[in-house]
Amino acid sequence: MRLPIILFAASLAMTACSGGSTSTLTPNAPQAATFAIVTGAQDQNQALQGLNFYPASLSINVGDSVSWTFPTGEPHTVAIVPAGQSVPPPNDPNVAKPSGSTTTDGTAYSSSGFQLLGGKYALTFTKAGSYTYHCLIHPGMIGTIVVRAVGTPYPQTQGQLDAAAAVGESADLASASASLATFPYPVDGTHLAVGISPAASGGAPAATSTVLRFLSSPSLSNQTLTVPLGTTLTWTNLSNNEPHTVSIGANGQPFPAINPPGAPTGNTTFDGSAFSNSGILFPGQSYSLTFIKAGRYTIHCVFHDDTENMISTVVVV
Ligand SMILES: [Cu+2]
Repeated sequence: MRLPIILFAASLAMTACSGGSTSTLTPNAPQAATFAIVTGAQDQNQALQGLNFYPASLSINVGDSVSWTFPTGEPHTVAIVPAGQSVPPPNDPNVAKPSGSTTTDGTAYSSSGFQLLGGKYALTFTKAGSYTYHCLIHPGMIGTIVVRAVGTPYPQTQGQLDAAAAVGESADLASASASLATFPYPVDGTHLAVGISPAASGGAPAATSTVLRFLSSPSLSNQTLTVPLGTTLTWTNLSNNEPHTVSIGANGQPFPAINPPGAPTGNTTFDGSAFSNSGILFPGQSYSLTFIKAGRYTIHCVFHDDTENMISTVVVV
């Protein structure tokens, strides 16, 4: 349960004199408030991700602050992009970096940079207006803050915001879970999904949820696939909102740190002797690999293995 944090500092008049200092509460001075927004949601060992701000719209007053929390393994940003500037694309290296100050009037670029797993970011809004903010990693993930004059009655309490957030989180995680049922290939066949999301194949707008798993069936619990020697497996990114990779380490060697995932590495066949990497698979893209040596191989998505457990196993017999 998040509680509103009332900042009394703005309403304290500090009076200094040679004999010491006293503090008096100025009568009728409006108190600046801080409201909390949750960035992203997750469930099922981080497989299901909600890609939204919970809630996505909020009305506050000049001088108030908004505090965003980042509870998920999937990173996000909160970024205010001034009018006339274009929103930087996800592959812009500056997207990862924090920028700006702790206050905004909407005229300068301000960003939390990448935040995840307990990260926090706060901004104080110093000018009335309507502010749009972006997750720079997930292009459809947009929130709005409407800043009104000091003293305007609030349309919501933090408790009401929390209730709306919980409803939104549940709805997005349910839609991610429901997207599993759209898995279109034969169960435990040779065509797999690398990620899936709602409305993946319909050309629909980017969904506000996604599933970060390799799938050989419409189930999250089925993460080991056994195939005969010589099998060619094909993975297709069935999400419309996340890039993934299909990356396999060499036998007996640590999984290499590859940042960025960059160009494909390896051959169209895999025998366990060398690292193999699809490179970035954007939504709709596919990758195939023929397994020519028996063994137990661990498949990673290099974007989502560390913090979201997007790892599966192929056993070749
Ligand atoms: Cu991934």
